[in-house]
Amino acid sequence: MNFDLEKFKVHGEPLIYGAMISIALASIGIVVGLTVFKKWGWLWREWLTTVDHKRIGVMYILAALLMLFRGGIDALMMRLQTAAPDMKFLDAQHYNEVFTTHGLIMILFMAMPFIIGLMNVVVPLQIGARDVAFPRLNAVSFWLFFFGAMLLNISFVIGGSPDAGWSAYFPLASLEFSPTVGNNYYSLALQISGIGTLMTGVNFIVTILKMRAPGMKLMRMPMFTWSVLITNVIIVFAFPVLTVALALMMFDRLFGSQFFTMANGGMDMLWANLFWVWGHPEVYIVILPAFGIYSEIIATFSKKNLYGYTSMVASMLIISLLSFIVWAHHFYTMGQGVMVNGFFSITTMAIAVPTGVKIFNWLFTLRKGRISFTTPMLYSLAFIPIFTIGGVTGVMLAMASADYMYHNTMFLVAHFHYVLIPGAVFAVIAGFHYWFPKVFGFRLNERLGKHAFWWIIISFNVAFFPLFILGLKGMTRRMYTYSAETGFGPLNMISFAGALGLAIGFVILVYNIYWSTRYMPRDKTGDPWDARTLEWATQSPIPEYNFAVVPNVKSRDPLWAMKHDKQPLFEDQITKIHMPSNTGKPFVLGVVFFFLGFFLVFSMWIPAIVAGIGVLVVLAAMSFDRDHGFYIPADKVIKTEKKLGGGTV
Ligand code: HEM
Ligand SMILES: [Cu+2]
Repeated sequence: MNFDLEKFKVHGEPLIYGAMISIALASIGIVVGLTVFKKWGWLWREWLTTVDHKRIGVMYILAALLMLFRGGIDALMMRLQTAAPDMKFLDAQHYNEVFTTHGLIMILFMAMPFIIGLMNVVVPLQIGARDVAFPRLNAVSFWLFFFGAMLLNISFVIGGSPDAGWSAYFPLASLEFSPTVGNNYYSLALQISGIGTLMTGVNFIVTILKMRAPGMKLMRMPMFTWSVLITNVIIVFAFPVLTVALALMMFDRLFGSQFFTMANGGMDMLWANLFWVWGHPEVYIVILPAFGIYSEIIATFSKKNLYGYTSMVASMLIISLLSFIVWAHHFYTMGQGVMVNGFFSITTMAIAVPTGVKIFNWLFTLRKGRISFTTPMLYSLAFIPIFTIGGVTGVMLAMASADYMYHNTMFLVAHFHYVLIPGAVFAVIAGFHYWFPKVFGFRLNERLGKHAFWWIIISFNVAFFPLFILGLKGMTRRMYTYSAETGFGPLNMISFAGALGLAIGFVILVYNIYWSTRYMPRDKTGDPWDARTLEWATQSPIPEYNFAVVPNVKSRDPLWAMKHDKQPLFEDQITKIHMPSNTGKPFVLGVVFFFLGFFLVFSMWIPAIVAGIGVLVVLAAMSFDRDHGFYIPADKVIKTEKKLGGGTV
């Protein structure tokens, strides 16, 4: 192996050197801080080795918030570069890298982990369970996601970022046209975190099917739990396709195979097909749970049960099936025949039908409700019209012949942000505000919350509506600059202003977390919103065992029935509770995988083999682990319940 320091270096702009220095300083700051305040032991015991679904959920959400800022800075840089004609802020190569990492980070390392974080926190509580089915596997999922995300993030300062778009189309992403290590990072970072996600899929399907409290039949499950179940079925079917595609990509780039090349029997369209067979279901993986979140919030703050429960479930099932047979709508213009385009046009448009059913169900839930306009409710109400614009423009794009005009223009960029931002980002923000008091025992401040809401909603439209017009005028996507004669300047400037407004909104949102942590009064009830489902039936903050007594479910809104119809919920006696013990192995596995990925990115074979053996050793150690957990004795549970003021003693 010849060691060449040059290939690790990223050259060019002061921006990158600035990033390197700030990453180094931040890391040193964290290490010094942890040492000075003697927090290493605490970090290891309470967080790095935890198998508690609530803590894992919180870590997912923290990581997602961090990635929201990373992806957001990418977005601001792009909007600044295109704010006026002939800008010189980023060069073409750098612009390519920035839109690629922005897309990847926002979808894979922000939206999805945020959703997975919320489902970790909420689903076991909603079904009356003490944890997920496989708590240790859950920790493995998290650490693989986390270290996969970190691997992609360091590409920015070590070796260079991927630059062929988040869809990494071949031959653009091949060694020939993208010779830096950027797309090696792509194939390995996504692989590592994707394996984690696949395990999440298995874990949550088993959890929801096998761990529900007695009496909670499938058709009594809360809508968020339903959406999570369907989402995880999609994960289990879609992610293996990504695994295979990424493995083939890695072979092409690292070992000289020719799966996706133009020559020697390779087929570039094979990549496009595999990518979107995973990629389209992927967007439903982030949007379906959002539908679930909105259903919970709209029902709670209308003080009504959800309208059309059965049709809500049915429409999600239909959407999940359709999501697997629409993928070719991403490349109508890439040469397949009329029949193929016709088929995919029809299936794509068909998705609008079950989605429309859901929109009407939410509207009917609101009808004659006693509506309270809390922050989470405001996001849910704003979602409905904005998402509808995204959906309608989607149907416009679905028409294959018309798509020859829209394809790869800013119209498309506007469309998918109009679905993804209300359909995923507003939902996770709404869910964050809604479930925050459950996890931390106090609410977020409503006034600051509403400030952030108005900044975000208005700026979102200012940032993205102009892109519809720009697209129709002919501005293509992924274009790093344009000349003044095109006339694209003014609308792009407006869009930049909107992006700045969005940034301000997100800063207010984070400031609200800080402010509320310091000043908001503690909530002793455990049910601050007068809600309907089981997660609000336990105390806030939640004891580690969730429920001292497993609830007996007799209806769809068991907590509501307990509060208003005097239906008993906790009827059994408190007994000892079995809990899984913490373990450091998932974290270690993540670290070793990170090094394996890193060495493979740089084709450093001997270290890679050593790290590969390391992975096997940790896996073996996990298989031979004979820890069966421990019991919390009944009197200790009673003591905790008394301290928290729970309703069960
Ligand atoms: C927060 C405000 C955001 C702004 C201002 C923004 C802006 C942009 C811009 C300027 C582009 C590149 C357009 C081009 O030149 O082709 C882009 C691409 C993209 N964005 Fe965003 N975005 C934001 C949030 C998001 C979110 C939340 C998601 C996903 C959940 C997302 C997903 C994507 C994807 C997938 C691409 C395509 C990347 C590619 O072309 O490979 N964006 N965004
Ligand atoms: Cu699609």
